[in-house]
Amino acid sequence: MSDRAVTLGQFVLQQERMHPEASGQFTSLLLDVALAAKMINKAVIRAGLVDVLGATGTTNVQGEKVQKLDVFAHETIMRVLGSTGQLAVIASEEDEDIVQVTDGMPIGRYVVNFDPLDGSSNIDANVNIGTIFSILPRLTRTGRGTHEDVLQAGRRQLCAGYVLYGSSTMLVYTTGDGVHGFTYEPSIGEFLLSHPNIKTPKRGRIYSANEGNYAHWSEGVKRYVDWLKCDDAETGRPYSARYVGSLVADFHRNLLYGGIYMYPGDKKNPNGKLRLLYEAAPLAFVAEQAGGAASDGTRRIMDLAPAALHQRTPLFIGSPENVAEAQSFVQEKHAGVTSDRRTR
Ligand code: AHM
Ligand code: MG
Repeated sequence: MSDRAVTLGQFVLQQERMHPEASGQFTSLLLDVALAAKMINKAVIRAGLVDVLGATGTTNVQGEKVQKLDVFAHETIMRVLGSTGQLAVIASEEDEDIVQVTDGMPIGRYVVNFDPLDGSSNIDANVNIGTIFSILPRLTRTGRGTHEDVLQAGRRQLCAGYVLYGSSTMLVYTTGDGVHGFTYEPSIGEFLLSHPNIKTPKRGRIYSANEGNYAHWSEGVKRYVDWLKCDDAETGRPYSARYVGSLVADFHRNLLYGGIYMYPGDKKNPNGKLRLLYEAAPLAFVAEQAGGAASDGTRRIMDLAPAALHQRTPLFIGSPENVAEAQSFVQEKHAGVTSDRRTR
C-alpha cells in the first residue's frame, strides 16, 4: 500500500491513462455517481436528527421540505446524472418506467440503472443501507434512450458498484479491471482509495439469508441451509449466520470475509425478491471481478437477459466454492444431510 492518499478522481484518471480506450466522458459519469453519493450520505447521517431538530409535518426548521430518504436519494441521483448530457436514459428501482432525457437536453451514449437506497426496511433504524449502480453503453443509435437500452444482460455492463452508508461510507466499483474500494473522508469531502484490487476468498464461512422464509423454500435450498449448519472439519462447518437485511451491507461483508448471500425463490415468490437490473446484475459484476460468483441457482446472473424493468431473480452470490455448492443443492445434485440429521 502506498503512503500517498489517492482520491477517487485521481484513481480513475490514472486508470484512464493506463486504459486509453476508456473515454473521459465515462470517467466523469463515475465521478457524478460519487457526487450524488456524497449528497445522499449527508442526508443519511443526519436522518435521525430530523425529529430532534424540529421537523413539523413535512417541513424542517429551515422551512425545507422533508422527504423520505429513499425518495431523496432517487431524486438526487436523477438531478445529478440527468443533467450531465452523458446519458440516453435512466432506470431507477423507485420509478415505474424509464426516465428519458428531458427535451432539449443533450443526449449521451450511456445508460444508468440504479437502486437509490437499498435496504429500505433499515432506514429508520440507523442500520447500514446502500446505493447500487450499473452503467451500460446504449444500444440504440439515435434519439432518446428506450427500454431496449435499459434491458441488457449484466455482461454488457461497463461499470457497476455500490455505496455503503455505514460506520464509514464506502464506494466500491469495477469497470472490468478488478474491484476497488474507497472510503469517504468527510472533512475533505473525498473518497480515498482504501481497498485496492479487492479479492474475495475462494470459500467463506458466513451465510446470509432470511431464514424466516425457510418453510417456503424448495427442498434443495432447505437441504443446503441444513447442511451449512452441520459439523464438518474439512469444510469448516457449521458456518456462521450473518444477515443485516440490507443487500449492500451483507454483500460487502461477505466480499471481504468470504461467504454466500442468498435470496432464493420460494413457493410464494418463485423469482425471489431482488431485482435483476438494479441489484443482482451490478453486484454480480463486482463479485465476478473480485474472483467470486453469482447465480440464480442454475444460470450465471451476468447472462440473464432481462425482459422487464423490475424483473426479479433468485440470487446466490459470493465466494465461488460456496456458490457452486449452493447450485448443486438447488439443482438437487447434492444429497446433503439425511433427514435424521436435519436441524429442523
Ligand atoms: P428494498 O430494495 O426494498 O430495500 O429490498 C431489497 C432488500 C435487500 O437489501 C435485502 O437483502 C432484502 O431486501 C431483505 O429482504 P427481507 O426483509 O425479505 O429479508
Ligand atoms: Mg433494493
